Amino acid sequence: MTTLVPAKPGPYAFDPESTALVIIDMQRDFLEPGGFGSALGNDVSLLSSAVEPLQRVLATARELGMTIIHTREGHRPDMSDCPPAKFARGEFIGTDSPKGRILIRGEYGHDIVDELAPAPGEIVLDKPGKGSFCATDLDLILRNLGIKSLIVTGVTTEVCVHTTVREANDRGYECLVLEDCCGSYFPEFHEVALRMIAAQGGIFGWVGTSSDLLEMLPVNVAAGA
Ligand code: C5J
Repeated sequence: MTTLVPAKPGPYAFDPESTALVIIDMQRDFLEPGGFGSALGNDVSLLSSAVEPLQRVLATARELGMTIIHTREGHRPDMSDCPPAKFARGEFIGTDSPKGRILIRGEYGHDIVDELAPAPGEIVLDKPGKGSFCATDLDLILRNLGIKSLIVTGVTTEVCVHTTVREANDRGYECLVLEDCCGSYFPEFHEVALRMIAAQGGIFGWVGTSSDLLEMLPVNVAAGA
């Protein structure tokens, strides 16, 4: 069933059956004090506004039986998948923090915040880069599931969300980015990144809000349900 959602640069048409909700990197290391985000000197509280609207979207996606994909940025414990060029500009990766080794798989800080914890059966995709398609099996999974459209959310808007949307767009997926379900340590980057997606007739995709999306979907569930 085709659903139309008000969005920029124009209505976004999708069928929930061939659409995945993609939740990018809602990890403790980015959202909570003591992790990667704060080690880099950022105010991590700036990302928290995305959590509640995202809980509502996630609950609805679950209710509808949509495909749900959670991503996590991070590396193997031996860091053999961390390019030296990345490490050189993110030298906190692999160091000890109150939440374990920063951005290392299996550590507490690397995992997703409790409010958005994956449910059994939902896909959790570990990625070593900013983009979700780089060095992962995401494209294979989406094609096997017959997914054509992606509703993209998460952090940070201008880094991992943007890179993923660009990669997805080049692979032929139609992306709706929910602005209130994304966040950045730099509010001005958030604004401009979203404008870039919808500019020039939607050069990378569409930008909308969680409330407009939820209004058009056939179920309505409370946050955290
Ligand atoms: C960053 C991300 N910002 N998930 N990662 O380094 O956007």
